[in-house]
Amino acid sequence: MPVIYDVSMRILSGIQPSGTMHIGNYLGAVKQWVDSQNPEAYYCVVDLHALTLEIEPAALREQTTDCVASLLAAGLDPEVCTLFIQSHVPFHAQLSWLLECVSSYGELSRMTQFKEKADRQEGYRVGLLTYPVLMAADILLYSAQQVPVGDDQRQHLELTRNVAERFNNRYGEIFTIPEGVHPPAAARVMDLQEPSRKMSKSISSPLGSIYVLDEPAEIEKKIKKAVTDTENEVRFDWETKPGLSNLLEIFSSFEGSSPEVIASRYTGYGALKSDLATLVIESLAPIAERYRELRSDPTAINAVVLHGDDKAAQVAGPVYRRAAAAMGLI
Ligand code: ATP
Ligand code: LTN
Repeated sequence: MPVIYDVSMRILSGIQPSGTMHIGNYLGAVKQWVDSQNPEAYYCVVDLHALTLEIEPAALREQTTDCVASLLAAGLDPEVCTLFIQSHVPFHAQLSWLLECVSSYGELSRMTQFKEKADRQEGYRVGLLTYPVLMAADILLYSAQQVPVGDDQRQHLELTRNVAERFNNRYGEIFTIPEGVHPPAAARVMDLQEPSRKMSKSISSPLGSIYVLDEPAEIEKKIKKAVTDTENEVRFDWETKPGLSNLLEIFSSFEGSSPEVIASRYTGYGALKSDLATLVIESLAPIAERYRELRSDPTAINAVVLHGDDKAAQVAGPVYRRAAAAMGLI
């Protein structure tokens, strides 16, 4: 697999503490964060974004710490990169307001994620509409050149670029125009039960998502029961075999060979599923083990975050102030 990150680049990415990390988050985003971490990389737990859907305050509190522990367990090293919590750096919410004033209702209401999530509830929160503007603020505050994210975030990245260009044209060159970076395989891991829908923390069918902290027996069961098709021919083809192709992409991402090469090794679905289960269990076990150690010491997790918050604020503050001044705030 090609190395897709240039580690001298300024990087920023985020993950919502909206539930337990699943393999879509891990393969689509977090694994690339680990591979690309460097002193110029900033990763945040976007707790403000998690408020866009209903969430119990106690759950959000727990899940934020869980999320930090999962990122550390997955391999982020706070000695190398900066790991922080979005709401602890007030410039995110502040810049978001400024950017809302250069964004249009029309462009926000066209976002696919907004339409999907708003459709599922009556009286959705305004934050669901303005969600991508806050994401743009996250990225632009750090002058990020690269944003490692899953495929589902392409449209939000495009919006960020448009808003940044519009701001720069109107108020002066303040923001760096970022690029999205997506992994070569598993950039969009699909739900194992409904392969037409992406695996998700907030909308999930039972058995549809594999969580990084799942027990081996659960992982095995979910893969065995994954929806495929009525043929038994192993072929990588998203058009006619979405369920199987999803499994092959997951396999490819964990193993490093291409989905086509993996497909050529099998003549039936049973053996493929069984080998995939072994591979996923072996790959996730060390993360789950480190997670349990780390999670038992919330004070240490808190110390990591406080250090990260400070480093992040030092970068974000000056950019926010330049943007505010450029717009005429005194
Ligand atoms: P929610 O369901 O609450 O919207 P989510 O599971 O979509 O959450 P986020 O926290 O919004 O996850 O996303 C964190 C990162 O994981 C993003 O870079 C996103 O692109 C990536 N990601 C999320 N789901 C998938 C998926 N199914 N496949 C690949 N990448 C994914
Ligand atoms: N919207 C993203 C999460 C997110 C993000 C960011 C990703 C919020 N802010 C900044 C990259 C950069 C999502 O995955 N749903």
